[in-house]
Amino acid sequence: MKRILLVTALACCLSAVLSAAPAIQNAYARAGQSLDGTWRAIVDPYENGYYSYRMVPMPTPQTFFADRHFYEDQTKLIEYDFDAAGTLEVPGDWNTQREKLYYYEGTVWYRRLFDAAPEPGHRYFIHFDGANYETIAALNGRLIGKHTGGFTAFDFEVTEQLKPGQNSLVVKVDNKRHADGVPTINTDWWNYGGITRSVRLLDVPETFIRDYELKLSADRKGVEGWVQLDGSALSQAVSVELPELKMNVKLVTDADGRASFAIPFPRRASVRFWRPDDPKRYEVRVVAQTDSVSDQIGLRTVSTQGSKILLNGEEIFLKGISIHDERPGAAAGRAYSPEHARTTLGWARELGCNFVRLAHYPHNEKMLRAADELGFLVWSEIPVYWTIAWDNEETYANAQNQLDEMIARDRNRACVIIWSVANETPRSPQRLDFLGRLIDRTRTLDPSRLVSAAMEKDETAPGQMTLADELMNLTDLLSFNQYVGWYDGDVEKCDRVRWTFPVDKPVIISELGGGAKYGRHGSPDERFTEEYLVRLYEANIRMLENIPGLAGCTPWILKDFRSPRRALEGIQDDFNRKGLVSEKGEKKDAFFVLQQWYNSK
Ligand code: GCB
Repeated sequence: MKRILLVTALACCLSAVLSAAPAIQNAYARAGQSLDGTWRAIVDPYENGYYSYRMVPMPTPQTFFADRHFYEDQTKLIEYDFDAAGTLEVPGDWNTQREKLYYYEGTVWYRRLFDAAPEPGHRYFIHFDGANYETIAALNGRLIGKHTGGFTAFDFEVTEQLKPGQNSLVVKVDNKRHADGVPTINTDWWNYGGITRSVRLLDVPETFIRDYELKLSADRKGVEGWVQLDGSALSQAVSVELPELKMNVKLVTDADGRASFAIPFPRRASVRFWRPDDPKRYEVRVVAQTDSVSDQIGLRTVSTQGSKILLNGEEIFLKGISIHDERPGAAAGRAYSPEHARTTLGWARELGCNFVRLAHYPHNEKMLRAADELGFLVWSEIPVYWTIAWDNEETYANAQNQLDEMIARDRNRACVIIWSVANETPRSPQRLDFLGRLIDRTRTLDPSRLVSAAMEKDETAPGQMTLADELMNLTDLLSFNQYVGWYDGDVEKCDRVRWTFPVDKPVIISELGGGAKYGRHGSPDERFTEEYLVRLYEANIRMLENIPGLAGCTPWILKDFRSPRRALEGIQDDFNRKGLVSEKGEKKDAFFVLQQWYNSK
């Protein structure tokens, strides 16, 4: 009985915090403190703490007194346990930190004690770069929020809960998979759990700049965008400045705290548009009366014309590679640092790439920042992967929320040119409706980028390859995965097939490839040898040269990555071996085959 009461109280509180605004734009440019480091952690596979930690925002007398004995005792217990508990590093997945947690899927309770000196007139937020999959947090015993989805940033306001001196932040992270989740139960990557990315306490003025967008206008003659304030002084004078171009726009936000702008470049300005071989970013300052923030933003347009992709109006061939958000190194695990991003993109650079597909979910923000700075075009996607509960409205809301959060975080990154809403989803009317809604949503939120999905090819008669998925009528690209020579026939099949397409749009092969273990040599006919992979890449490249309208590709994949579906002992050992480099960064021979082709393009 007592338990039921408490769970009901908790459920009411949670539904109230589900529809939070997107995370604060450019969180790293804000004042505050990092909460990264060593956290206490209690592993709780049976969800005991869920009923014991006192996470109610404002206990009503009824629930509080009815349950007083129950959860006061339990609170002491869990507080005691935290002091005696082991630790986990944040950021970091738990799977690669403790041997016992390698396969763990369930709840871990984290606690971080930190000192604060809150000042009147300021507001405070706990900002999470990402935690997989469901997060519930409390500060000093008060619930501050809940978030679903493992790969996007979110923040919880703590202005009322933060106190001078020591504060206790408790975070429950649960990475159990759900049939109606996004992704669903079955994926081909490791379900890394935990507070996988950085956490910060942000300190902003009472009325602050929550969000903004600045981009090159479609005619490339000026910039346009908007600013959104949050707080009580919503109507303010705001300026948007690009000092290097001597641009300074004066605006006044409306009663909702919003102002939009579109301004031409000064007449004699010579503007460098962002592109892979000159990833110029301009300093942008947004200055309100009560707050200011600055960012580095590149200016570029992307569009299509028939089967061409145009960057700043000029045709570009996308020499790409697919990447998972995993750390380089033998231990693997989730990536989170600028160094991880630089090492990974360093390999992509050596391969000759100007484009990366960040599969199959939004990668950590440092990766996007690094791609923006180093000049890699980006395909970014949400984990609507394989089978999804297409009929379930909550599943749709979850997918849409992840899409919204992805776009909100990265809309100011010039590097992102493609938003992708799905990967290899089996066809049905329900799925077409679900993905059609996500595509409409993407176009509403961001009409300045291309929208796509990784589809699957069709073989309509032996050797007759095409794309027959109706979804292609809704996307800007004909993008699909194909594994001719690996899952589909022998390597020679690449030379036997012919490709045609019913629609004139740019063709992007979003996956191709096969497995090989680094250093495993043998006959070119033997799968999982380096020789087989070389032959497969050579044949695929011959085939690509004959694909009409090909505008680029992102072979699968840059680095071997962990997957519980890949158990072949001595070869896979829990790694999908389709990388062109091993998990340690050793280059397989096929790396140089693709490199040679890219260098010739
Ligand atoms: C695919 C999936 C990707 C898998 C890959 C494979 O089509 O999109 O997530 O990892 O095939 O290796 O089978």
